[in-house]
Amino acid sequence: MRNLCLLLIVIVLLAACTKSTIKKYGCDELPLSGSICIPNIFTPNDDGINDVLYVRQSPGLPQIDTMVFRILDGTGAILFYSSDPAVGWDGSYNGKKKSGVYTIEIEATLVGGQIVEYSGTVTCMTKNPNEYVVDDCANCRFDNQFNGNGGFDSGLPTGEPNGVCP
Ligand SMILES: [Ca+2]
Repeated sequence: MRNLCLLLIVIVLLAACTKSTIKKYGCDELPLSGSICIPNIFTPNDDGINDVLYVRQSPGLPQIDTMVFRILDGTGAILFYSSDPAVGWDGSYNGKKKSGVYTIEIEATLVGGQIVEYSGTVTCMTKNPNEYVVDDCANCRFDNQFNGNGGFDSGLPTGEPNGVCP
């Protein structure tokens, strides 16, 4: 009986320790779609899958004339800036990548004059995906799920290994 109690205590402690390393992250809201699209999750871990956060454009919709694309941290500091859709954020700031939820700000003028302003969030997962629990995977859209037609299709494969919103 004593051994059983010890075993139970060890199991509980192990479970507690394991749990403490799991971090919860967003996808609280659906990503921007339309003429300008941007995913709400990316995984800059250098595996070649959803590693860079790009502003995406659909060929059949009005294209970007001018754009300001910013990433901010929780304090409002600007971590990344781009005015070129071909230049995306690789998750790094001062040479380091840190998982978390960051703020996206986009201000763009489309060819034809329409103005798009967007403020939202992106979940950045830099390490082993098994470390994380995403709050609402049903809302997560990866770059691989961009459908080229004004949005993201949750039915398209993420390309991510099991553990990240499979
Ligand atoms: Ca990746």
